[in-house]
Amino acid sequence: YANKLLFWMRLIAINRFDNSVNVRLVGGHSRCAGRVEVLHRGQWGTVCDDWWDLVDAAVVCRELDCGEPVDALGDAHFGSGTGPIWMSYVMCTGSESTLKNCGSSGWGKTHCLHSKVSGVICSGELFQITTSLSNIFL
Ligand SMILES: [Ca+2]
Repeated sequence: YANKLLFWMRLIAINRFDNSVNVRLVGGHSRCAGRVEVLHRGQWGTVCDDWWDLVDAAVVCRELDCGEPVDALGDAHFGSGTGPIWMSYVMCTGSESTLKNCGSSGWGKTHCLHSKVSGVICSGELFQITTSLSNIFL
C-alpha cells in the first residue's frame, strides 16, 4: 500500500512543480502533448520545425517526465502560438537533460515562419489521465 501511495504522490508532484522546468507543451490534450515552448530570458517562445525530429522530441518528453516520444510534428500542428521563435535547426544528440542544451542556430536567430513551429506527442499522456483520477480519489 505504501508503495502505491508513493507512486501517486510522485505523479502529483511532477504536475505540481511544472513551473521549475523551462520547456512546456501547449495546445494539446495534456501537458505531454502540444506545441513546444521554451523559456528564455523570462519569455516563452516557440521552436521552428526545421530539423525537428524524434531525437529532439525525446529530450523534451524526458525533461517533462512524459515518457517516450510518439511523434515530432511540424507546420504548427498545435497552433502557431505567440512570442518569439527562440530556436531553429535544433540538433539534440539525445543525451541532453533539457532542450535548451541542444544545439541550434542560436537564440532568436531564425527566419522561421510562425506557421512552421514544432510540436511533440509523448507517450506519457496516459500518466496525466491517471494523475487526474488520483486527484479525485485522494
Ligand atoms: Ca534535430
